[in-house]
Amino acid sequence: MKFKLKYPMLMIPGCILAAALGMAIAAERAAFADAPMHGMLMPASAPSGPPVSANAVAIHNFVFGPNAITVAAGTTVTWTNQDNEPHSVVMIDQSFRSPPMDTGGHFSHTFAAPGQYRYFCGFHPQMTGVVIVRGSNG
Ligand SMILES: [Cu+2]
Repeated sequence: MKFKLKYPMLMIPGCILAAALGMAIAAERAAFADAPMHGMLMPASAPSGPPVSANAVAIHNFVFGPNAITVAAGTTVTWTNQDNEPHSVVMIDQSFRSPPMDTGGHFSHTFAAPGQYRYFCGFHPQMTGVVIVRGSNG
């Protein structure tokens, strides 16, 4: 009976292969679980680009634009939300935070003292910006 001999011979390697494949899949899943979720949660990064002389910041497409502005001490800066999502302005030094701004909403703050005021959005902390306030002598 050639078939009775041949059949177990085929089954054993098949089982080993299936077990090996199962282990490989499990190992791959474990590696995937350990991998950081790039793109899902970006770390809050420092604002990039040169500061722009302006006293208005538009919030559009989840970006403060310009995200770095330079103003003279005593200037009132106004943020306006152009997105269909609520945004806010929260100072990293916790000196102030805006209420949530809905679409078309705006918030103003007068910067009396020179300094670098870094902020982020309370809803989306990956959104960051900075207001650089210069003294009256420049
Ligand atoms: Cu936001």
